[in-house]
Formats: sequence, structure tokens, C-alpha cells
Amino acid sequence: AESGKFDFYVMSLSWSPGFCATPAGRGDELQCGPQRHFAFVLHGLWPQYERGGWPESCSTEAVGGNLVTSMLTIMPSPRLVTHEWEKHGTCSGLQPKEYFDEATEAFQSIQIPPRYKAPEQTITVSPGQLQQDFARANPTLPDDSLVVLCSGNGRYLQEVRACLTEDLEGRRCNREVLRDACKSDQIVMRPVR
Ligand code: U2P
Repeated sequence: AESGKFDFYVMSLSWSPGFCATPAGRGDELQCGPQRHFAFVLHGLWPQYERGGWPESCSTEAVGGNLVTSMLTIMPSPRLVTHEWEKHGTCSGLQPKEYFDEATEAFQSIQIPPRYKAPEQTITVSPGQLQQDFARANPTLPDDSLVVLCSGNGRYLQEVRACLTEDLEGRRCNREVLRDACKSDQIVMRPVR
């Protein structure tokens, strides 16, 4: 794949309490340890093709340790930051610093609805309602620019994805991205402990 040749971005927001309840999360002190209280975190900013698929691992350029550390407040795992750079960032056409600045700007451009910022109790909600709540908190996003994903056989909220232009404006997702939408009637958002 050629770096910088893509059509739009998917920004993926991961529901950290869900990840922390999985075996991988239980072993991740930085993201899930007792002093950690993450809610939505940045999973990644992914260059995508309109006709489906995405470029990945476009170069072997490395990302510096200081830059990785600087991302940990919103992307709380060094391994995730490095992985996202190698798999997706290298295809953005940007230098590591520019790419993570872009990812940070994208993350900050989406308003998390207040009730989802740090819920202390389990929330049970339909994927459609969750999507509407995000849409209401982000009135400039067009229809079909937000996708809710679930895991655990559809039981739990996994991620909220937003489709963005290269300039980080909201835009409609393509069919492929919309296809991953959660089909459950209700999903559980584990609380932030
Ligand atoms: O969905 C599983 C993993 O595939 C990558 N993915 C998925 C959809 C998409 O539109 N773009 C994309 O890159 C993600 O891989 P990761 O970055 O986590 O390795 C996603 O988690």
C-alpha cells in the first residue's frame, strides 16, 4: 500500500471498561490498573478506502518513545500506540508527530455525551440510542457517520467509530464500515471503576 493514498479516516473510540474486563485488559496495568479510570479512549485513526478495505503497514519508520508517552492520556497503552503507528499511521502520509497530532485533534473534536463520560453504574442502552446520543452531542456530524460496535456475542459495548474526512470533518461512512454496526437490541456499558 502507498502511504497517503486513501479516501477518509475512521476514528475508533474504544470503551475502556469493556477492554479491561477481557483477559488482555486484566494484564494491562497502565490502562486497567486500580488507579486507572478510563472511559472512551482513542483506539486509532485509520486511513480507509471508499471501495472497502484500508492500507496497512506502509513503512517501517519507527515512532519515538517520547511521542508514545505523550499519547498515553488518551491512548493508554504504549503497545497500542506503537501498533497503531505501524499498522495505520505509516499509511497516513504524515510523520509520526503530525499523525498523532491529527489523531489527538480528531479525538478532541468528538464530544462525548455527558452520561457516558464516567458512568459509575452499568448502563444498558440500545445501539441506536447510543448513536443518537452521540449525534445530538455532535450536531455537525452528518447521518451515518457514527457506528456502534459490540462484542461478547453482542452483549457489550466495544467501540464507537466516526467517519471523518482527511480534514477531520464528519462524513458518511461507507457500506463496509457501516456493516460492522452492532445488531443487538440492548448493550451493556460496563461502568468506569
Ligand atoms: O475490526 C478488527 C480490527 O481491524 C482493524 N480495522 C477494522 C475496521 C476498519 O475499518 N479498519 C481497521 O483498521 C482494526 O485493527 P487494529 O488497528 O485494532 O489492529 C480493528 O481493531
